[in-house]
Amino acid sequence: MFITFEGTEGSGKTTQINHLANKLSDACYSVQNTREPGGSNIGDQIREILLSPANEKLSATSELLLYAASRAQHVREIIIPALKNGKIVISDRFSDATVAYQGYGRNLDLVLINHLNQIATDGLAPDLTFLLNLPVEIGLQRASISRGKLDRIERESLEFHERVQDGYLAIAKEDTNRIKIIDATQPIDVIFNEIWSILKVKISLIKVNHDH
Ligand code: T5A
Repeated sequence: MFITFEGTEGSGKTTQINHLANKLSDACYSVQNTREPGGSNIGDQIREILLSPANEKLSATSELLLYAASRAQHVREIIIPALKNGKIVISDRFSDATVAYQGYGRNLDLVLINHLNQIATDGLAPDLTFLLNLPVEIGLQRASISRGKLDRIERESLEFHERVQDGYLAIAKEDTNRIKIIDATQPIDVIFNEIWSILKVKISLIKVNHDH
């Protein structure tokens, strides 16, 4: 099973993923916890280029291609082998992030992005995606408090982050079966209980399909 977490900056993805990985491990599931950009050694080097505030000159097109390159490596080196080994893979961001950030945020062509995502993922799509929905100002504030500094993308304008937020909500509207919107203004444990109850249903549905 392949699960992804999406949302604007500081929406609480890492916090929830850590809780979920622990809960699944306690329930004896084998879990691969990963993230984008990055996830692989090569991907982590690409992540450095993408997030370093020093790289102000990075063009929107170079940025798009680097996110796709990181994903292509991540899918082939980490995600597919883990799924083949029967693991539950949880990724902090995946292809929806490129649609939201480079498509809606940077205004790059959505048809082109979807095509590029197809190439990068080799057609792999998550079984379930949690979209943590939080007003962008609150998320940016949380991110800057928790890490003390903002990366290259986080330093973008509020308008950019609002376009990303609108993008995520538009993507979620198109695929309500896969993407579950979670109100991320709630306390951590309330959010987690919501995520867990959705996931439990999904896991049992997959088990039933598998047994038949
Ligand atoms: N990107 C990524 C693209 O542009 N295109 C792409 O294709 C991809 C894949 C990645 C950047 O790259 C962009 C998007 C991003 O800008 P990143 O470091 O992965 O960079 O950035 P984020 O994913 O935004 O990670 P953050 O660590 O900033 O945010 P999280 O993981 O969503 O939030 P988390 O869990 O670290 O929480 C932040 C703080 O809030 C607190 C936590 O304790 C922490 O201090 N918190 C809460 N506080 C109150 N109530 C709650 N419910 C809370 N939950 C967490």
